[in-house]
Amino acid sequence: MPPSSEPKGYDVIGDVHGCAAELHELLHLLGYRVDESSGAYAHPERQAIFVGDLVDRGPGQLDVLQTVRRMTDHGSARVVMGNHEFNAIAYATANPDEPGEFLRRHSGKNTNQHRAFLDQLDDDSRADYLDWFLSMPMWLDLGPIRVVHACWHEPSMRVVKDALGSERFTTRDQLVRASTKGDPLYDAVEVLLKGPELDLAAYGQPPYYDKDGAVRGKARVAWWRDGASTLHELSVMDSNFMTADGEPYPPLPDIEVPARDRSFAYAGDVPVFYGHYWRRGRPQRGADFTDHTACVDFSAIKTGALVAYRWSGETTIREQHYVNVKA
Ligand SMILES: [Mn+2]
Repeated sequence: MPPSSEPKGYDVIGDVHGCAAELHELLHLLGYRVDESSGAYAHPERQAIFVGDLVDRGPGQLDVLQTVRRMTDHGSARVVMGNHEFNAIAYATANPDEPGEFLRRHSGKNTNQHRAFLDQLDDDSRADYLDWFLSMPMWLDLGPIRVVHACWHEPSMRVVKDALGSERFTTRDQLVRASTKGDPLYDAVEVLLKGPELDLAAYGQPPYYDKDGAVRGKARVAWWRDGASTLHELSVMDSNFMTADGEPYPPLPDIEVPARDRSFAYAGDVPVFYGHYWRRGRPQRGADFTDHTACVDFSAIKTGALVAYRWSGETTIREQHYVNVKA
């Protein structure tokens, strides 16, 4: 799209995670071509929107970053921050309260998760892209559509706006607060970039063991379920979760939850696009999309597909507007 004109529609692209070949393929499929003067992919009438998590895991870290950044500089794309961009910044930022430590600890687990990004970029380009990550907004409200990495939650957005003055970070002090458990900014950023969770013990429910055998006391919130109001309706519980006795974890009861937890259920009429949740296969109504929410993360890095949703003005989500889904 020429930088000065309004797009006729948006192509919302899921978590890329360094999958450069898949990104070039998808952009071609969507009709984006490389503009000769700028070197950026552009579409004559449309704009691409990336839901974040450009980095980590895949073989084409630098290629993906160059491709997307050229597009955002040129005006043919926008991007919101994912938890992997936030983590990358925190990993590289010294913790002022603990000399020698970083806002995200350099533990084996954290470093391994970040390995591809650390290995594939040299120090200068890493610093340069970290500055770009910091400039990314945590959400986009474009009027007819909304975009966020994990969860659209207005109470959390208000906390961010009060603390930051906008939807993006500008100072290191804000990063410290956003990395400190117990700080309201930490909780708000967690909800927006990683998605909300419910504390099962607060509802008198036992912890469960997940497929890796790890014990967990929190359930992911199905915030996309419009009208959900009970513990059962709001929780995402997989059929392979077990109790401490090795039995299948029983269905959660229909306990009404208090206002704060209920506030996660998206009740807006404006379509929200998000990524983050590693969905598989063809998009399913109810689980992957509803009338007013659409997940675009279909696990590009894990034998899934890099998917886009081609939005052209509709006020309710249509399954056939997903592009490049796997059968
Ligand atoms: Mn994510």
